[in-house]
Amino acid sequence: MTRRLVIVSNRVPAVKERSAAAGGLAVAVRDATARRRKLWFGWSGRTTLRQTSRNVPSVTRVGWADLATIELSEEDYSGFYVGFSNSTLWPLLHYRSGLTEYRRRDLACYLAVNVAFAEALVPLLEPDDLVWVHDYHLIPFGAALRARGSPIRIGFFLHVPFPPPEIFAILPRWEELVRALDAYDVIGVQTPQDAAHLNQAMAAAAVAPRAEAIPVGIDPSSFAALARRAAQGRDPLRLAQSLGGRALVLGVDRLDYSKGLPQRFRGFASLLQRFPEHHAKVTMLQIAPVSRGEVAQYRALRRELDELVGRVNGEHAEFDWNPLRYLTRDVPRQTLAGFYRLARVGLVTPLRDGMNLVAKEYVAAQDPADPGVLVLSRFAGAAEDMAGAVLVNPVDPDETAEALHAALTMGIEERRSRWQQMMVAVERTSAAAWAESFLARLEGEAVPLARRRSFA
Ligand code: ADQ
Repeated sequence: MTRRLVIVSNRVPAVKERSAAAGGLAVAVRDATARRRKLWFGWSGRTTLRQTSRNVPSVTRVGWADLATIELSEEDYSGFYVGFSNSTLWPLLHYRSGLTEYRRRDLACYLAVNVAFAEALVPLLEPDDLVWVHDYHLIPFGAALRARGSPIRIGFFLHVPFPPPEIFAILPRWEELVRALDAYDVIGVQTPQDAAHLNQAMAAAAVAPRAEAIPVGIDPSSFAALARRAAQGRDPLRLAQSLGGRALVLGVDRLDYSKGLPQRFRGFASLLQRFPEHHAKVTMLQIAPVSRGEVAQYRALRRELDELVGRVNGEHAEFDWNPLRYLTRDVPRQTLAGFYRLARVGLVTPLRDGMNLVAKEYVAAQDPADPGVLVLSRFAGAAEDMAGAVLVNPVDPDETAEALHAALTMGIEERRSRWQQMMVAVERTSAAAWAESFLARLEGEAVPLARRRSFA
């Protein structure tokens, strides 16, 4: 019988969530583990007025898994989630040392919440469980679980990049976090470059390096089917009608500074300025639901984007054409799939991204007979396999403009052959392949206890 899978992530998908608001992680994990018995454990997304987060999980049985959640106190939410996870680790792991904030009490809170998570999970564990821990919020979770005597198999997957060790070493007490990884039997990251960086950091912290690249993906055939159906849906048809025959350039991202949105908007403005043949012939739609509004840098980014959109439209619009449309709310997954299929260009230009599932979704959603072109940042993990994309350095808006021009004027033969190349990669690195290779490693031989250290 297949062993039960216990997924541990910061957020557990809400019971009714049809993945519209879900980030990449929830989408990928759910797509990939549909056939296994599962317990998904993590934070409910709610805070409690109690002083402490150490509480008993509430378990809900839904069709596809048991969901076990705990609540965080306001203080832990601020120190663990807003503070150390999203104001310290997130920028640092995305190579943004200048944005990295550090407060000792946030680190203490991060460690304490990881221990609280482990204590809450222990009573729910069965001896044969496989535990799969996700992402940067939970680096010391495995060590905290081991310290509570758990001999089971535990794996860790990092969804975001891991920077060169000199950058990571900017973090005070970085060695302790890296050493905590020693509790895991399997460590997966997105790309060979991330694996090399993390292994260097592990070696420097005197831990046996064992990070491996296991790239995350989507379920390409079901996404393609969704896009085919959705293209005939009400909203995609309304969008098509509103374009009046103009080509659509589409961007879809959480509103996050790692996604390179200001540079992207400047790139689009540069296209309109330098290639006047596209004036009134192309419309860009950027969908960027607000995320992490509690972190100051995200609020500043939002203001910057509001201003930029106003400026681009003010300078280039006609009375019957608005070049840049910008939405800061969620769009249902199905509608999104229909929008991807309509778009002549998928514009995915993060300054740094672990993988980027939007790039893969865009490819899977295309009509094979008349596919659009993916313009992709060379700093997204997805660029590793996407030789068929038009690759750009997203820092240079003029380079983005040139790539957009190439994409908008590309002939059908070249579009088809590039798309085929990309689709092969999207199929090979699917969500199923990702989960299977990770879980096959996790089901392998147990690591001798002597090799482990405890932390926390
Ligand atoms: P994210 O940074 O959230 O994920 P990404 O991989 O692009 O980025 O995944 C976003 C997911 O959310 C996609 O499935 C997308 O369709 C969906 N989504 C985005 N905007 C949406 C909107 N407006 N409405 C509805 N759905 C929307 C993190 C890492 C990535 C890594 C993933 C998975 O930062 O690098 O690829 O985890 O490992």
